[in-house]
Amino acid sequence: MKWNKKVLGVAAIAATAGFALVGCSSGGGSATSTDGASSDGYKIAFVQGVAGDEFYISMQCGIEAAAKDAGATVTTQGPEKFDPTLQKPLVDSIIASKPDALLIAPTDVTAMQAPLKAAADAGIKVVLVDTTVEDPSFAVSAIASDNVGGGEAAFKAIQDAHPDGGKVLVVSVDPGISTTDARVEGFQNAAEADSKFEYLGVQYSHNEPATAAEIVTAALQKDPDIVGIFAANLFAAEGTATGVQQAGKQDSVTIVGFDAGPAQVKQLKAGTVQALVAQEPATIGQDGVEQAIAALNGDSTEAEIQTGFTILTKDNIDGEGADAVYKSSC
Ligand code: T6T
Repeated sequence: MKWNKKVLGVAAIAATAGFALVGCSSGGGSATSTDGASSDGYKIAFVQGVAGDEFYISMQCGIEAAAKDAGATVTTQGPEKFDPTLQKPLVDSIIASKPDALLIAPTDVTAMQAPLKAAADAGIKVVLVDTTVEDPSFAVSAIASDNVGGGEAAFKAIQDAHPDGGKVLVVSVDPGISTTDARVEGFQNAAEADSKFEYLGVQYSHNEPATAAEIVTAALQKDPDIVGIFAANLFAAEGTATGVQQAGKQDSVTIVGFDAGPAQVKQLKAGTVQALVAQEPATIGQDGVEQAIAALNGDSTEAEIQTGFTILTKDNIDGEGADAVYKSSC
């Protein structure tokens, strides 16, 4: 089943048009650069939430394709961990390198507020892709999935599998990440609205599959009658599936994971995971480039864009769901 895209909020007119075209260095770290069709086009920096995550790799593919069409150049970097103390230095060096636009998935709503405001104050058009910050008013646009809706849909999948109800648990990443917090909120509200279910709360895996697996085995020892676990992102889902298997509970626990990397899809096909909420990272990236270029050209931009998601199950993964699977490379 597919949930579609919406434009939210009010369109804004970019304050300044045609920001000066200046050289762009990689700013250090493991950057990759892709040249667009025109060598004198806009310079776009993309900062992932974390390097090596297929969600952000798929987003990078969308960004590079859209930039190529627009004759822009993209430089991509990502911190080694989903951690603002590692992401902030990347932003600082990008500000010094003066790109025209910065597309970024901030790793924390509070810690990344000031560094990104500083980028906007330096004249860089900032577009928030995926995650956001406490006050995104400095950004030309914020583009994200319907994360609350995705959390609700995850609960619905567990509810359908367990009409008699039971205990449900959430494994998330860390508090302070806008996307995963919204998914937890959507799941929690839906679970608490059905009195047949007991919501056991959320535990945090710090984006480490091994930690998610430990959380799940411990939780199943304490509450062996858990019927469903919602894993709020790719790495939480990977570890949750391992934990349920280690506890020998794969026949009684329904796992619904956010994201659809190749490893999650393998788990879905193997029957270890029952449903995946696949986001549209390439669309988020394409929209991000369009919004950045609109702002640079002095055209109107959308303050907020919400992209859709698809629920993947064993029934649709080899058919209409196949296109929703994330990429490991472009
Ligand atoms: O779920 C995505 C992303 O939307 C979230 O903000 C962080 O985790 C992922 O990158 C998946 O690992």
